[in-house]
Amino acid sequence: IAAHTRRRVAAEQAELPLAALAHMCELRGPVQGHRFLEALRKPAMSFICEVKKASPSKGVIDPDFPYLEIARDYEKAGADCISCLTEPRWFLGSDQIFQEIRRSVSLPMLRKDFIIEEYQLYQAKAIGADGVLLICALLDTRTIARYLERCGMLGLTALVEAHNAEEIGSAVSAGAEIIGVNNRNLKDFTVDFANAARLRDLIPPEVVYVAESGVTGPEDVASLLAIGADAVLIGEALMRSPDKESMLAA
Ligand code: IGP
Repeated sequence: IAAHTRRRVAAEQAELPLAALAHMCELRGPVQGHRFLEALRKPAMSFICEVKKASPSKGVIDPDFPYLEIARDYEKAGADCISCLTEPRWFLGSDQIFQEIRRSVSLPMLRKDFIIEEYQLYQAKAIGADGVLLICALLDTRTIARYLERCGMLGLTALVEAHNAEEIGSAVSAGAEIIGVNNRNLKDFTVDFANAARLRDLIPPEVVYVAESGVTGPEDVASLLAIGADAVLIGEALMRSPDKESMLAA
């Protein structure tokens, strides 16, 4: 993942140098990140609803992929945030798709990608993101801390993804305000909510706790609420559901 992403970002940077990108960021203004954090801090369960054409575990989810319609349906159904994959190789996403959705909905938006270069934080800001995903498995504590500082300067909020106690320790000491635990094991793609339950106590109370992946319906949302999740991130099941509103009932 890292090597492929590094090559991609180098090519993107050759096309659009950092100085030009930084100028686009300035035009965006500083305030966006806050909305993302606030949307997840509401007292009831918050929903981050994901738009993605494909995933490594499932392949192509929807060949037609009417992403604007899907995003508008999420907004109507009561989503708190939209997560949009921009990663092109495994998720068939793009910045173009992100920007079109950005113009069609008013919800805060998370740019979902494998972020391994600071340049990508500027990209996120330039395309109108409120938040970005930082994955502990790809970044050491010092890098996460540095990226969080850069996010603060750009007006972005980061969702920091962890899989185990060590990574949560890393996220907390780097200063994460939102920590997500992925219910899907990235080695064998199995889904297990027990991990999110086990790790709950390691998250400080002021940090927003997001349970990610594998949610199939309201029963799963209820069990994640019961283990103390502040928010859930739902992708595939929502993409496939004709009745998005009933999926977001909790
Ligand atoms: C959504 P699902 O099982 O509801 O489609 O999962 C989301 O959690 C998942 O896409 C995800 C992800 C990631 C994607 C979680 N962490 C990191 C890319 C990179």
